Amino acid sequence: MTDTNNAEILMAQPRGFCAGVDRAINIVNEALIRFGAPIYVRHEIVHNAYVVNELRGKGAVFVEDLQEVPKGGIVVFSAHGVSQEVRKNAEARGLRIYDATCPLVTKVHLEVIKMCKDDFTVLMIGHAGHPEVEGTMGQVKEGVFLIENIEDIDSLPFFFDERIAFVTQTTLSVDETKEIAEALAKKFPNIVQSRKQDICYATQNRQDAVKFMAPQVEVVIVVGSASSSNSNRLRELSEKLGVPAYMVDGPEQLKPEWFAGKRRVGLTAGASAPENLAQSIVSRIQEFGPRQVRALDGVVEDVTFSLPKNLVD
Ligand code: 0JX
Ligand code: SF4
Repeated sequence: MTDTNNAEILMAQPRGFCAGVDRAINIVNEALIRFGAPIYVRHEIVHNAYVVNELRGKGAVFVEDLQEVPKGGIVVFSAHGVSQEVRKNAEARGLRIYDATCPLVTKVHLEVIKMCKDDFTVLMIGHAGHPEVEGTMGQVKEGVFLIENIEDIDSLPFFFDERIAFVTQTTLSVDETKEIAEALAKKFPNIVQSRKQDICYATQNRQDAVKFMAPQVEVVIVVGSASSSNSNRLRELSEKLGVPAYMVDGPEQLKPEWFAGKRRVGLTAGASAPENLAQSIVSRIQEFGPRQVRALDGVVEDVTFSLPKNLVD
């Protein structure tokens, strides 16, 4: 039995939508308003099942392959970005492109292009198969190598004196990436890193918020879809801090036994998870037993990104 005296749900601050996600969803909505359905979207606009289903209901059509978009159709590139090959393919098919790549992902694309132009061999720290990694590595024809973990460094076929630089995916674990970067610097003392770290402000802030919240709770719920890198990192982080964590797409996935006997529950949401989902999850947890909701202190974000010029002009 849960001791309902002082039972609480602590809400991480910040949680949920980042500026890049907000912009990407707005782009699809704006395209639907301006041009009507169907609006084709290459890949899930963001990795969230609820968001994707909602947009699908309004007339967005999600495709992985641009061949599925009829010639002359309208296509939105997802927040995770695309390779040059995908972009050229879209242009060659005469598609009207609205690019929802997050500006902070584009920043990494430009770094890769510049590094390769300056004759660096580029390493990318990231997860194989993730669309952001494919897009970033695909900014240049060759010369970018993927590193997923410290073990991958040993198998790199480079000498210490080569011109070598690295970039990262924007949604990685801040701590693990630091360890990989340190191991890289040990093997390649002259390695060059991009001016600012590539892990974005939203990823950093949401992980910091979990670090603050986890020691105060007995279980953590992360709102997010299984395909979402940044959401998975929040769940992992909580577990690393010794607090069991569950990631859910919606209230129907919650299990009462997760909360039994737990006085304090922590709730956070990945950068692609909407706040209304977080609120419906709070309501469902409260159905398992009465709990007060308490917002934790944390960074208040004020980042916004404007819509692409070709959409608003
Ligand atoms: O899987 P990711 O965390 O990269 O993407 P998601 O969940 O759609 O989050 C927002 C988009 C992030 C791009 O960097
Ligand atoms: Fe942009 Fe960061 Fe959000 Fe990705 S998680 S869309 S890089 S702000």
